Amino acid sequence: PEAPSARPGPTAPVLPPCPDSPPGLVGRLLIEFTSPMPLERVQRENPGVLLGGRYTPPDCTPAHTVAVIIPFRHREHHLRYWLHYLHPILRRQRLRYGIYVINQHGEDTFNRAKLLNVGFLEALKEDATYNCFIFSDVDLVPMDDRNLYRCGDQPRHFAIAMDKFGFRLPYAGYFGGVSGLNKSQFLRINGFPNEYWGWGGEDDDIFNRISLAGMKISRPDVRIGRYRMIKHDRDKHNEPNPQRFTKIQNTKLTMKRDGIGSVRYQVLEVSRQPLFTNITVDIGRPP
Ligand code: UDH
Ligand code: NGS
Repeated sequence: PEAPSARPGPTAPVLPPCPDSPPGLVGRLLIEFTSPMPLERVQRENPGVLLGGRYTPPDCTPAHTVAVIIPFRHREHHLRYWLHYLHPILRRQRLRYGIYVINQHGEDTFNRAKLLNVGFLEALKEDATYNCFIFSDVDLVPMDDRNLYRCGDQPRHFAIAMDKFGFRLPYAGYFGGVSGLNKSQFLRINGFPNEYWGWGGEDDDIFNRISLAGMKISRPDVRIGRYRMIKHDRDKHNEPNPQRFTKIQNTKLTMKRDGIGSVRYQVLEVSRQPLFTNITVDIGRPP
């Protein structure tokens, strides 16, 4: 039962640890994007979520405190589906979590990886206890709640079997879509690159960083790591980046100077919505 009054206080008993295998999972899920998804409905159906999209299991002490970070611009209709499907899944997974939508201000070229760096820093400013960061595209919904959104002893790739790739990896080194690193893994690779403006290659650069740092990617079983992607046309101001092929050849040199240690940006607004925290940020534009 949801009992906010039973939060551990001075006299309340400490809750038992959440079990490593969450008991209430349902497995394979039916995911579809045909009927419209009003935000009011999603809010009504997720009353246990606190302002800013925060959640703490009411009945156990979670082992994982997860910031979910979504790079974003002009995808409100995708976000409504994402929130509709993900909040119940994350709740069943017995995580303590918060949802951070990092909204790129203006109409200059999109920069996914830089937004993810911003999300890491801003989530930690909101709550210094986050120890796991899951980076998710707004248009990717897991088809199985056994795909646990948590971090482990190696960086994790979650979106390994997407419908658009025939439920397989498109190539062995693919690290796109949804990935997760704990704080020390993220800092060990100097975070993500800030210098990939436009579409493509930034996920390959992150893969290179992880390999160069001597870490190995962990992945779920291919029957569990299945995803549906919301179909969409190419966005404006996110054209394929012609520099991406040469850039991914140079990760070893660039990762030392370009990353979480050098990210510059200006937060314009932090807005706590019922189901997510919206952080609008000026990340500049390509040189
Ligand atoms: N994103 C936005 N707004 C944008 C661009 C990207 O929110 O304008 C975010 C969003 O979270 C998205 C992610 O960045 O899921 C990745 O960008 P993407 O969806 O453009 O990448 P994807 O590879 O699509 O999914 C590329 C265009 C494919 C066109 C196919 C036409 N049939
Ligand atoms: C590779 C891109 C990745 C991208 C992947 C899947 O070619 O960034 O395709 O793309 N790498 C480069 O361009 C260097 S997709 O089929 O989703 O459009 O994630």
